[in-house]
Amino acid sequence: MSTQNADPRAELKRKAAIEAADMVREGMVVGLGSGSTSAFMIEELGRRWAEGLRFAAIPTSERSAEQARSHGIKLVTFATHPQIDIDIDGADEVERGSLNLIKGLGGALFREKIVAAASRKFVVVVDDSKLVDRLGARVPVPVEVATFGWTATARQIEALGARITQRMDRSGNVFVTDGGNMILDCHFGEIASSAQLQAQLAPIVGVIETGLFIGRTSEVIVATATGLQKLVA
Ligand code: ABF
Repeated sequence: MSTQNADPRAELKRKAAIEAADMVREGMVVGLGSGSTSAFMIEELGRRWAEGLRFAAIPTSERSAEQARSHGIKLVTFATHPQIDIDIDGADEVERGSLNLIKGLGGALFREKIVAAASRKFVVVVDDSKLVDRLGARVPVPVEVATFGWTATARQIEALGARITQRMDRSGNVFVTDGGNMILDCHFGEIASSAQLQAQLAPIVGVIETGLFIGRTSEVIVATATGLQKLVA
C-alpha cells in the first residue's frame, strides 16, 4: 500500500524519492538516508525488493535500518561492503550554486556523512523549499559533539560567531544520537563560506562531526509543483 499524503510537500518529497530509487540497480550496494524523504525512498525500494530487485544496503540511522528490515531488505556493513555504489539521502538546505548542504536536523548527520563519504555517487532528494542561495539563513548547522566537556566545546563554536542551542528530544530530555553523543544547533545566519566554516569547526576538540556537507553531492533531485529538476555537480 502506498502512503497517502494530505501534505503537498510530502507528495513532492515522495516524487523525488521515487525518482532516486529508480537509480538503484540489481547487485548494487546502496546507502539508505534518514528523514521523511528518505523514508519514501526506502518504502519504494521495499516495493521493488518485493518485486525481486536484489541489492545490499547500509542504513544511516537505526530508524532507517528498522524500516528497511521491515521490508526484508538485506542490510550489510562496511566490513564486508566498504564501497557504496549509490547513497540516497535528504537534506535540510541545498545551496544552489555549490550543491553544498546542511544536514542533521533529523539527528543522523554523523552516520550520514560516513556513508556519503564511502559512496561513488551521492544523490540528494528534496522538495524545492530546501533550495537556498546561501546556507544557514533559515536553519542552524547541527554539530554532533561529545557529551564530556560539551560546554567547553560550545564556547569554542560560539567564538566563531554562533548562537548555540542544545538539541532536546520531544520529551524535553537532551537529544542523544545513535552514536550516544549530543547535538548543538549552531545558528550562524547566512554563511559566506561554508567550506571555510567547516574548516574552522572540524579541528575543535569535542566536535565529532558537523552537518555541513561540502563538495560531496553528485546530484540533487528537486521536486517542484511543476515537476522534477536535476541539479548536477
Ligand atoms: C536527513 O533528514 C537529514 O540529514 C536531514 O536533517 C533530514 C531531512 O529530512 P526530511 O527529508 O524529513 O525533510 O536527510
